[in-house]
Amino acid sequence: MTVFSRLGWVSWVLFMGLPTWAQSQTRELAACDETRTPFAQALPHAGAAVLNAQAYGVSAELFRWPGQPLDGQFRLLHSAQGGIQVAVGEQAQGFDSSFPLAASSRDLPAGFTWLGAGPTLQWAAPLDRTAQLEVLRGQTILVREDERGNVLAATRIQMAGALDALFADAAEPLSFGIVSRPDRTEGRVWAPTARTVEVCVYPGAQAAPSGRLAAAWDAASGSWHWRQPLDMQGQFVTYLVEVWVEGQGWVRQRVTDPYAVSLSANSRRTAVLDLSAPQTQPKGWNAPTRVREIQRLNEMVVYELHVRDFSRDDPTVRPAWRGKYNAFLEGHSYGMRHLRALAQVGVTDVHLLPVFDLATVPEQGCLEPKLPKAAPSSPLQQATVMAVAGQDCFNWGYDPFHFNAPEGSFATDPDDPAVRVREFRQMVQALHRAGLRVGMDMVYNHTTAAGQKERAVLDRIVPGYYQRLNAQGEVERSTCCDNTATEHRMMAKLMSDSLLLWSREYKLDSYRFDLMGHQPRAAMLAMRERLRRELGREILFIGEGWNFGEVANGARFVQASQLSLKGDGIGTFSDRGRDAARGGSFGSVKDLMGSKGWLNGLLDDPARRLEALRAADLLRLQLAGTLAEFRFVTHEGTAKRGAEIDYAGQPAGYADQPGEAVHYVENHDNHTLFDANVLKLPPAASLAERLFRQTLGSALVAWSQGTVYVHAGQELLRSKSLDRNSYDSGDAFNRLDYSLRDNGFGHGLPPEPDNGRDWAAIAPLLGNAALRPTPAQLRQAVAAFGDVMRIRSSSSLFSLPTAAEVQKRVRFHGSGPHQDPALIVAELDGTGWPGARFQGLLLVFNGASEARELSVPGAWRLHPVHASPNAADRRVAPTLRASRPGVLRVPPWSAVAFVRDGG
Ligand SMILES: [Ca+2]
Ligand SMILES: [Ca+2]
Repeated sequence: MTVFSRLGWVSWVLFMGLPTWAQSQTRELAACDETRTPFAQALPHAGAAVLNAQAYGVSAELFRWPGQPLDGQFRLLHSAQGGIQVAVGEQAQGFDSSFPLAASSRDLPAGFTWLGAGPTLQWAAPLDRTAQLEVLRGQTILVREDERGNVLAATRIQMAGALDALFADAAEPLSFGIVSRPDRTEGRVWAPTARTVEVCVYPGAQAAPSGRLAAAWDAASGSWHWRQPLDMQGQFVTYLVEVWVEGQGWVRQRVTDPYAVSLSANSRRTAVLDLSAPQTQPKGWNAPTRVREIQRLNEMVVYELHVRDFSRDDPTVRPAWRGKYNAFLEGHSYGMRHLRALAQVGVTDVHLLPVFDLATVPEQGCLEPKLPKAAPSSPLQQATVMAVAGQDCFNWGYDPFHFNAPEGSFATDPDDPAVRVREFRQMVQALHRAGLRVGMDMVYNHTTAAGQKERAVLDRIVPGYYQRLNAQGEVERSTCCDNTATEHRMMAKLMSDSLLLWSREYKLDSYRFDLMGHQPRAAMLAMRERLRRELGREILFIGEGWNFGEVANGARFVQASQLSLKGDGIGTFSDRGRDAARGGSFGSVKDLMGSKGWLNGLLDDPARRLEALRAADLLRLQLAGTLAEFRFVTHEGTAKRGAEIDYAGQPAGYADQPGEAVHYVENHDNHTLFDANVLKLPPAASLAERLFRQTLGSALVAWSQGTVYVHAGQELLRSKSLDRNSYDSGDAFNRLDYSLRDNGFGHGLPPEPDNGRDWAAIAPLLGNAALRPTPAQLRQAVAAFGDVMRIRSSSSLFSLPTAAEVQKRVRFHGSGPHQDPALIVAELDGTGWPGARFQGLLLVFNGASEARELSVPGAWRLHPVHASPNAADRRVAPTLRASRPGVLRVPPWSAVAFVRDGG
């Protein structure tokens, strides 16, 4: 890292002209110095009331106060220094100015029509913009008073709508963050309610502050801008932002830049870094990317991977690179050989769990606890892990700290801001060279902190704007954490700018959005359009389209959820086929053991035939893309559209086009499929049977019309030792062994916080050595998964582009009331279809514990992958040979593809 010698000149410029500049510098810089001043410093003020924020500023002129009667008089009270006192029945005191409000008959603007009933108010006399801006700074309280001027009710105001109305038109086109060029460095931060913004400058990651600059206010956009006529690369900055905080008064926040592209270790300081600087660029970075472009969701086969899991336990990666971005550079490691093999059989995209700056792993000196040698069902391993869970090197990372910077803990030097950028890019480069596109799991739905917590980067700069608030003005937390308000324009802009940056500067190809249903459909579509326009390539979006929390059922806006996204070309995870295959994923282990799927026990219980029939129909629907309009004959004996089939009170088929449903049977959440099957199958079920069932589960996903999604390790029977939620379970329970020696089962009781109540039920399972696969079985599982993928890759019939083609070319045999629920048979018609390679494909899924026979007209032969001498499932060809003439015989727990040739 270069520290520029011109730094001395900066200090000189800053402080020249002050009479005793040396002492002044010392005093002034104390506010910049982490060792001398806390991150938030309360400034002198007149004391402040603490009120809920029940009213809304919905535009520059309009207010709504839900729940209040209309009688009385309304006023807005303002004090620049605080000290307003309001008590019901008394006259308000301590304000500098007041602004009468009158009832308004105007409609609420779009985005606020969901607000509860109550008076809509507007300025009684027109207020010019300068006065409006003044009201936003300091203490502002809305009161309802009787005719004698006594207070009847008082509230603070949620100002997001007003801020958007006053500033967003001018702010949206601007670039935020810090830009450094040879002749200048400049920065811009959005802080419309701040009374001052200054910039602290530091010559190095650990160095004492060297300067403090004033930023200039831009009243049109609500932003603050600063500029220096030199290249400050290598230096660091923080902002000092003075904002009003209810209950505290004026607070001087020392805070990093929300648009930081890199930081010092643990995100203490924002780095000044030009992303086109040589030290950020690996060799060949500017050459055109040769990785395949994919235009349609259903051509994607996604492999979900955690950077640390990928190499932490790989002995073929040099120790200093294990768990790091750099591990992807070790071309001959177990891990990279495995990834290249996956690319060869048809995996298209690696999706990384969070790799933006996350808050929950120490970037320097994280702990790697030494596990005790203990029994497979011992509580000791987890006790060791959990004792240091907050300080160890592992977390899934769903704790966004800075959305636009790479996480530092995966870099070899987190204190050198160029290193994490360069190493991240090298990782992308290495994956691209392996034939894999790169995507990332974005978590714009919440931040790691809000309010006055140190890591609340957004909320400390514009209090109350970026987070979604409830009717009292408190932060909503339905996502687990402090929800963001992506319906507010500047939060939507931050998300959109962030995604553009990752796509442009890191060449990412696709994204998964965490809890996307908490974000507006309109924001997602606008963002995708912008990427198309500015990048000239298709960036594919998938996400969690669940419908819950304060935004459920469109309570505040049209969500980017399963049922609202129809036809928009954004994929959502489908729980329909997932639950049908593996059974329920929630509840106690006792509940889970009873909640079986088509794959793991429903078919073996004659008393549950109806459930099995329903599951088989949901899986047929999955094979047809989980399409709303796809018609087929269900177990009830009538032809139904997908949308007419019930899934827990919702339409089972919801996708408008194939690919909009993302099919999966395992992801990072909940038990792995292997572990779910340990809970749901009889303990006596052999490892061979488990392996066959796991492969069958993968085939149900991979051979369906839709986006295919696979969790890393699903192909090697990955176990988390029955951990149901391994987000902070350390390396021990997130083990991924590409040397194929150990699948992770029986590594001790899973961590107590999420699993303790189940320990008694699961201890005997973990102690059962017969449930641990051998290395040979793991190799066989990987080979079988490879065959499943090769079959998908063998024909374009698995990724038909439109719902109409799916209806035309996909049909089921043996469905209806007299069906065998254990047998799902799909025929794909390849007549005249480009890339079909075969005249037809017959996909047979046998969930039964016995071989099954079927007759389907046509000259079917085994798919070449099964017929190859290298076929992983050695049962298939001999079983078929044992068939009677005209009959196809398939082994128990198998997915078998047949093909038909000719005119
Ligand atoms: Ca971090
Ligand atoms: Ca941890």
